[in-house]
Amino acid sequence: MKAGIVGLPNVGKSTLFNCLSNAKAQSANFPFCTIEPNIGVVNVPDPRLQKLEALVKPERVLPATVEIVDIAGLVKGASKGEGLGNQFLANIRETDAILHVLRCFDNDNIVHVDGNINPIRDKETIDMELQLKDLETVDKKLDKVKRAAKTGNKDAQKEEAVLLKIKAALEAGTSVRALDFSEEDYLDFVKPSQFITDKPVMYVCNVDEGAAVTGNKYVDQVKEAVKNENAEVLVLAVGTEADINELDDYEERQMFLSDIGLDEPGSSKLIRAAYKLLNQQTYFTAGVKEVRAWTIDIGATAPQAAGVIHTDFEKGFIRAEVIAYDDYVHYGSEAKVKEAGKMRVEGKNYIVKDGDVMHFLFNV
Ligand SMILES: Nc1nc2c(ncn2[C@@H]2O[C@H](COP(=O)(O)OP(=O)(O)OP(=O)(O)O)[C@@H](O)[C@H]2O)c(=O)[nH]1
Ligand SMILES: [Mg+2]
Repeated sequence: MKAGIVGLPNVGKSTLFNCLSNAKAQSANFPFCTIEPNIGVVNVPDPRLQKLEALVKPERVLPATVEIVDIAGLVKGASKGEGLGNQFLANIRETDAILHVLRCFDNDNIVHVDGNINPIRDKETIDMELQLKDLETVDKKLDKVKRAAKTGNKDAQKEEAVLLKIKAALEAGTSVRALDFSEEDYLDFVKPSQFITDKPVMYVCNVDEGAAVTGNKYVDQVKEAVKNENAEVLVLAVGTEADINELDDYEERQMFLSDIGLDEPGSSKLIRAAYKLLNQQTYFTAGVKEVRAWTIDIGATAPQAAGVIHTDFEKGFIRAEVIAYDDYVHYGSEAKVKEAGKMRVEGKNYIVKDGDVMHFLFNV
């Protein structure tokens, strides 16, 4: 599962990527600096890990991770191949969620491909290219399905109706994610097509440091424009935070952050939000060797959670011992949780909750 950073050229995507991962992607003040997508594996900041570490005192602590991809800037006409557009759109198709970066800062020294700062226009430019690409997908599918529908094939007729609805929406400038489908139609016809505009999206407003806490007029415009999309809007002083992240000393970083009014990096918030956008959650294992956060899909069962550690754990799953995170912290140790009768034994149908501290029993 990975989230892709998408936006116009020169809006700060690679700077954001650098800020998130410690990998240093090439970032420069000219459009099309990024061509090959950079992939970074980013630790998910989780204060619960520090709590567990303090209680268990393990030899090591391993956080959950999320994959972030830095994609080249799209321009108007990308869907028609403009500016290497088709290649970049293919990179976007391979991701599971979209972090859409919008330039919300003034600075005459940083070139804007369309001449002036206007995040709403920029968002529409990107949305339109993504929608045009999906329109191509729909048209290809329609071509195939039409013939079968004519011969009376009921499934083909259903699919045709769904595709026509999507086509009309895309032509009107509406993304697939905004449409309503029955669960059956969605699973049978929409999901398998992997439409780009069906991927969950979050907007990242790149502001200058003075606006890191309060936002600015551009951010207000973005919030107003997307208020019906049910999407998160994050404000981040990308350039400043990237500079701060380069400092090795933790105390120093905290000092600079508090100078711009933040008690934790905006990038930490963004990583957690991306993790959620990807429908991911965490369970913990806590032993003296290792305290570790594991990543599972929201809704995963206990055997599926075990399978993340090792496929044998899933195949030979017998049961899981589960302690809710809050109980673990409240009682202070596994032994005390057991004494208090708060450790649960769960079977193969148990749906894991975010923060569960788990121990699996299995045979191989
Ligand atoms: N003032 C200011 N400059 C920024 C900020 N974020 C990025 N920049 C600068 O803008 C320029 C472009 O940033 P990049 O991160 O390379 O942009 P990009 O979106 O990856 O661009 P492409 O790869 O060309 O699509 C660089 O010179 C950055 O230093 C910011 O928050 N404030
Ligand atoms: Mg770049």
